[in-house]
Amino acid sequence: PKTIYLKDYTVPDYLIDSVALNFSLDEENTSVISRLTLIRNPASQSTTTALVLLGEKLTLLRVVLNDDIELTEQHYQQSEDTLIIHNVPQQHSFVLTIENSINPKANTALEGLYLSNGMLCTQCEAEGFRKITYFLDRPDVMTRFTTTLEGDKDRYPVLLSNGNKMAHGELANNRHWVTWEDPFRKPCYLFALVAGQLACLEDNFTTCSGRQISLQIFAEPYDLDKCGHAMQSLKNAMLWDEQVYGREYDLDLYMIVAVSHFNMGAMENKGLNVFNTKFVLARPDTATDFDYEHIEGVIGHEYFHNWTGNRVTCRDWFQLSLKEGFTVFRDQEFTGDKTSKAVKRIEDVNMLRTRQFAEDAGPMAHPIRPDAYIEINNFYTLTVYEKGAEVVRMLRTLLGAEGFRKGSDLYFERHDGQAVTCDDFVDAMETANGIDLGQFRRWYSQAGTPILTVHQAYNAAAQTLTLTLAQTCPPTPGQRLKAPLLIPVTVGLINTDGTAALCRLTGQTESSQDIILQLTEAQQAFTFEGLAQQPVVSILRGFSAPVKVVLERSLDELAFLLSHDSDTFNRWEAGQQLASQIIFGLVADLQNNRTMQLNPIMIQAFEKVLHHQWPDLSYFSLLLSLPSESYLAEQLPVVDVEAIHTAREFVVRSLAEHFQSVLRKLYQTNHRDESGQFDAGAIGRRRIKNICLGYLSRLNDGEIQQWALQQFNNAKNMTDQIGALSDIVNNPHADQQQCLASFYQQWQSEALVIDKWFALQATCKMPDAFAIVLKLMQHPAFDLTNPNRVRSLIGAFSQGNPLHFHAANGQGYEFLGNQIIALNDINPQVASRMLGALTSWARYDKKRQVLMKAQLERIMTTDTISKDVFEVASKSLN
Ligand code: BAL
Ligand code: ZN
Repeated sequence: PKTIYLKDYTVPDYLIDSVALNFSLDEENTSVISRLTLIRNPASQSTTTALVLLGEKLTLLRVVLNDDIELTEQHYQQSEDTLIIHNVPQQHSFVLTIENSINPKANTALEGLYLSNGMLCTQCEAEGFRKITYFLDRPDVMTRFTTTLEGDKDRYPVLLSNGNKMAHGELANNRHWVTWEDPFRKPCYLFALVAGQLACLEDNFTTCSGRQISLQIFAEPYDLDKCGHAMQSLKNAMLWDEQVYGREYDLDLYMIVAVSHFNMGAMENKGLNVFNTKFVLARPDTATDFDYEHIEGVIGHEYFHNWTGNRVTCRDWFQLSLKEGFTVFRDQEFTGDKTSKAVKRIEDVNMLRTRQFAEDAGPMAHPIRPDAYIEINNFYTLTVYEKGAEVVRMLRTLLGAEGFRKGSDLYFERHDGQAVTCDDFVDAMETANGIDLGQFRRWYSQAGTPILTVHQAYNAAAQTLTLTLAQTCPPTPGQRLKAPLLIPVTVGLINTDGTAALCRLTGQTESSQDIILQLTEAQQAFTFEGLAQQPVVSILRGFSAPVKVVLERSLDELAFLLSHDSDTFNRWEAGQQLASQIIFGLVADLQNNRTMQLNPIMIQAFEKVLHHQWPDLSYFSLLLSLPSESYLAEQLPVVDVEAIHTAREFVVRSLAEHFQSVLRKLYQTNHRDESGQFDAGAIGRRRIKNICLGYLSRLNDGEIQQWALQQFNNAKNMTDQIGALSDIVNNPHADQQQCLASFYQQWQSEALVIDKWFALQATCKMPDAFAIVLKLMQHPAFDLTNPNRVRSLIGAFSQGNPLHFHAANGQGYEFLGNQIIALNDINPQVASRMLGALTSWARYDKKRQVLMKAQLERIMTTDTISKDVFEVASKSLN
């Protein structure tokens, strides 16, 4: 397969001014007529007179030039992925009409036009449109689309596409048609069509300028009662974007369709978002608090794309983070404003440090703006999305909220209707603020997680504290040497009595509670003055940059910060570091056959947290949570899955034993059988209650087992029901089988709940987890063609059950190898995602390395290996 390079970018030779698409819909034989109005691109330097259109898996039926010249194979040339028309007119616009047919039913890759539970729908980002018809399928070709859909009235009563509905009518043979017109130019990756038997929830939103927008959420009729939260989320997002970014919606109609078979989370097609059902459907008894929050976040994310992605789009796919990084930053802030800023920040950083840092340290490491790819689908990564959002966040930190808003306003003003680059975004930030962000741009081109080393020296006589900050970045594939980055490091100082010490750098007159140091050199010293006593340093407050901090701290100092840091992120972080250090000590004990003993500092720290009055119960629940096994693994040079699991479990059980009376009381105080309450108080109570039940369930105590069973049986919301079930399944409990069976019985008609049922068992810690996974693969409800189901069983086991997936005999690896080979032919995108659990082989011991690599090598011998799987597997073996 061919590698595509950013450095080879050239402008398109032709532009498509407008396209009229005509679909005659059928499950197995949809006919597409595309009438393109093309012009030579005046900016093109090329001398070619040929027009190269892209198309894959299409049956070409007819090509007509200027409505009357029927072209034959003399005039064009077809290959597996192109249609080249020779000698097209150069001086004026011309019209090309192409007829082709496609088979949506055979399309299990779910790119282009495909079938999901009888509904026809599309996914065109990144390069799916070329599986619908021949086109200039690249984001810098922006076109006006008119789409006519024609189909059977019973099978496809609802016919949707982008923009406004212009006309509709009846045809013979029980067929009907609808024409849609999108007044905004867009790249074809934002095209969508949906046809099916859909129910609709309707509402409206009045914009800041008084325009009334009709809002419609479409789902299968059975699911209509689960669309209300998505609708409210959409209205919240529309208002938020007006208030925070001054962005108003532009069409008169906004449609969302929930689809069961979907590779991604959702897709921001202009005026017609297509969503994975997972991010639309929620009812208190079917969806957890976590689901509710994520639905609001993803609805927001796709809505925010209307400006950051659609109105201003990407010039090429290397610029993906231009829209994704910015839009993730926007959705993170939206969720923070709607829920708890402190909790949202911690959750985002937790994910980044557990999963994106691992990506940065692995064979697929790439900058947020990659410079080469084989298959762009492989670059919809945590790096492009989440690290991309951190880069935008650093800009906001450096420029301040007001400066950042000035920059974003200028960006929209300059580039509305254009396909642009990450550099254009930074340029707007620079111009609006009159600063030079030259060095900052390295964040876009340099891969890897920087390491920030901190040394402190206090001078009692001079009453100064000098912080010496040093940055390095480990080599990543293709990038051995790294240049220093501009890293914003937010610092606070705390007196030993817990009060804030004011920060004043030498030579400055102003002091503040915290300060943003701008690290630009490989090593740089910053001196604070006016410090009568040595303060405790709170470094990288709010996680002000996506870096790893190296700063030697005693357990006492971490316990002090856990009690006194006024920065909510760093306060939590101190507790995580304290627990990590203690668990790593226990890991070493296990590896050296020493008996484990819990350090009393952990008990004291936990006691303080338990006895403090926390206004934000969700934040409290995070302080009670130990670092995950995956995050602990991320921090060790060689991952020892068994020791990490045993040591962490030892700490959980010891804390449960020591604090059982407080935990019981907390459980009881916060336990209510609530349904439909999604305010911060109710969510916080559920979080605390369920975390307490989690600890207590380790005790093998009959009364607690009874509590879990009662909670499971009586729950009126999914958070409580699945929380209790998880404790029942992951600890010895006489009713495990009966509870799993009754849960399945209760929810068998709710696909998303059954996904939870699969995932819960796939991530189970009990010894027979692997046998259960094998059995579940044969379950009638398992389906390799449904990405949600694959993720909930194969994905959850390989990426969420390190203890059993990494079994020393390699059975987990072989199982995954088999599934990837099977998925490669069904859905290459999903297959490639499943490889994630094998790519990190270098992090494990030698025996496991050999076993993991053997599976990658076996996958590489697949005759039909897709570009997606080839790229990840081959790079992992390099
Ligand atoms: N653009 C692909 C899905 C998303 O990031 O919204
Ligand atoms: Zn996005």
